Amino acid sequence: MNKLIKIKKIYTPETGSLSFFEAKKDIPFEIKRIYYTYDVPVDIKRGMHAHKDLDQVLWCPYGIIEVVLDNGENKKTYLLDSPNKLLLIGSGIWREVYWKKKGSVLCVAASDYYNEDDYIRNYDTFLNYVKEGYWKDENKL
Ligand code: T46
Repeated sequence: MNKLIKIKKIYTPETGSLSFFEAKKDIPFEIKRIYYTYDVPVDIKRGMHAHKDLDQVLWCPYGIIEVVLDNGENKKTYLLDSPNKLLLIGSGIWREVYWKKKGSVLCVAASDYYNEDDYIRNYDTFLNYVKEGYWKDENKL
């Protein structure tokens, strides 16, 4: 689940590019919610939480955004620097998101509605969930 994928870009020199992805085809879940983050100062960090049970896909239609994923054992860094890159993130992944360019926009499509009870916002609590095997092998990086 946790990986970077590149989607198609339909380009013509006269009119520019179009990219698209489809639920249950290009991404492995149905979408219930879309949100986006913008006007974030450069080098500011957002995220710093994990989800108990949520799948998400992140993409950056404009700008450069760095995403650090952490499953409590390993960390991986991804750069969203092109509108046709998608980052899939499943449950049990601590994420930190850094704005690297002024005006960058982060878009997210999620498998469920907003529910604050699904968030783990304390890193030590997250590590305890990992230690207890809450996600078993589902949060591999
Ligand atoms: C994630 C990263 C990449 C809502 O009311 N509804 C929503 O759908 C969302 C996403 C947030 N909120 C509220 C909750 C907070 O009071 O908006 C406020 C800011 O949310 P948060 O601090 O969680 O924002 P980020 O940018 O740190 O995290 C967000 C998502 O919450 C999270 O799921 O993976 O983007």
